[in-house]
Amino acid sequence: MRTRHAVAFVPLAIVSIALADQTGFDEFEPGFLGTTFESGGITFSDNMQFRGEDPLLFAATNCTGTFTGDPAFSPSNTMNSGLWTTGTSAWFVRSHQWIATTGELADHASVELWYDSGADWDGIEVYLEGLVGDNVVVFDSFTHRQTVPKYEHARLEISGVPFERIRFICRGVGPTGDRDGILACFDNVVIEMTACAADFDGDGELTIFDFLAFQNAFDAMDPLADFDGDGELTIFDFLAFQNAFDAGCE
Ligand SMILES: [Ca+2]
Ligand SMILES: [Ca+2]
Ligand SMILES: [Ca+2]
Repeated sequence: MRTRHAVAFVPLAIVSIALADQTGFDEFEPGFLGTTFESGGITFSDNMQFRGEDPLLFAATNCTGTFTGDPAFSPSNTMNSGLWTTGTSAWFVRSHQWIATTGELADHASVELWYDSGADWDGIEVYLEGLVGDNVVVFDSFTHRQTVPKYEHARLEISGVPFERIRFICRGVGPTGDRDGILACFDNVVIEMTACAADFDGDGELTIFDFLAFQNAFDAMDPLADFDGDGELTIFDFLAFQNAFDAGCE
């Protein structure tokens, strides 16, 4: 039997065109996913149930017995922090924080979650943040409240400002002390760039001023000038910008 060998050409500069990266965690068998894992072009990391602890394992759990019919749910899994279960019931697990990124700049992100009412968790602030470096440049939030019946759905969504990573995080202290977490399961994480990246000054047109704005950002070592998203400012960022500019905007 003949074996065919594919030859792959690696382009010098890999240019990221604006695409939505998203995952419903449904390609996995229920189980642990690692302390970091990739799904749908998104890499997840820094999972904690409690503030300051070492990163925990992410997990996928089959929730079809609980959420089937809920339009925010994609069968059959949700993502959980640190624990999973067999069967098809939702598993609300304490979550303090996780971080996700496509490795490229984005300006829109959303996540669906369902949370169980902890007996004394009222007042905890639950955030989805867009980060540049460690700075929060955009966020959405809601306040945890007692729920009847068992659980409540929430959607967190951020947009309008470029960011490198998203961070889900709970902050605050409940009535009985250190309670900066939520009993939750997550689904349908979307991270995307909706604006035209080459329109660097954001005026809706591609002009010489976008080159100047990019050049200035690069000179100022602004992370936004990391156009290829590799974490460094190099000649390849110029090439990526040039390519995106030549490709044009819709
Ligand atoms: Ca799903
Ligand atoms: Ca422009
Ligand atoms: Ca770069």
